[in-house]
Amino acid sequence: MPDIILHHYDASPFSNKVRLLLGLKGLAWKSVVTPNMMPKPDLVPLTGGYRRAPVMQIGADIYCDSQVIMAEIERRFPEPKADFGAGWPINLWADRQWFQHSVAIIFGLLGDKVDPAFIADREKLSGRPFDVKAMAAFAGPARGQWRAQAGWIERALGTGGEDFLFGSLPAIGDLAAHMNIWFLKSAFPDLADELLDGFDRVKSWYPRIEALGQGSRAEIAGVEALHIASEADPAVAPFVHDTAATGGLQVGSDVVVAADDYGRDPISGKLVSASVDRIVISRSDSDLGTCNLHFPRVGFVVTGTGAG
Ligand SMILES: N[C@@H](CCC(=O)N[C@@H](CS)C(=O)NCC(=O)O)C(=O)O
Repeated sequence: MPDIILHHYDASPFSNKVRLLLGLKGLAWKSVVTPNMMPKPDLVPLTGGYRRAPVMQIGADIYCDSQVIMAEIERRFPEPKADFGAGWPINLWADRQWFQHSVAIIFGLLGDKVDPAFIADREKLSGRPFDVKAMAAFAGPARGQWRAQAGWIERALGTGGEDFLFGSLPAIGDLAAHMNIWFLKSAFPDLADELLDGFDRVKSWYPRIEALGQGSRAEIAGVEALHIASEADPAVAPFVHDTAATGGLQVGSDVVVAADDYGRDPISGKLVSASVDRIVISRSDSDLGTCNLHFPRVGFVVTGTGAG
């Protein structure tokens, strides 16, 4: 099997969640550090326009979004098992609802210190104003909601009384639940401590997640990753196409895939297969040859373009 390559950056919370899963599985991986804003000349040719972090590459298979990245790591490396319990719904809640409260608190507090180029980039990404003043105004109420969501983790840990959310072993749900705490702690550790005050189970669970480590990481250049993709062929898609998962679209149809939250850049290609978990499309160009792009089924829209 070709190496796992993670296109990511250190401060990215979604990337950190994936790095922890690589640690949980004890895997070796290659790291391509991408910029935290556009342009991303070594990433976008691989993804056909998807620009968010992280992206995982294995040869000519490109996995866009931390949900499908974690699912593929679990599929290829089933031991130790990490996909059990209500991991995926926890992941979606933490990526969306809870994350937006973290963003408002962090960027509201940073206020004028946020680089204008970063603000302009995130406005383009979301299609909405990235209004740090509005975030600052919302940061107060958001703190209470942030703490309430951390309180769900505290109570869930109390239900089983074990080391992790679903028992004695760490699961994808733990890594997802850890993400926003890591994000706030990285930016404002004192505030994180204040908002976690009294949550003793969370406080003893958090270092257990950190102790998973991040696997064995080796840096490579973005151009090397592009070269690896150009030399490889995509693997056979790991499941049978389920027409019901795409509203009737057939294999081989020309389609456009886009996230349904932010960063909705359309990615076009031919439908390879889709299931309740995943959408796979293929793209070909003269530089890279054919790559298969994988997206999670939940959180992405796939539409037929009529041709093909
Ligand atoms: N749903 C996506 C969200 C990814 C995401 O929003 N990542 C942030 C960085 S943590 C991002 O890409 N921001 C814009 C950028 O870095 O260019 C996932 O789970 O991977």
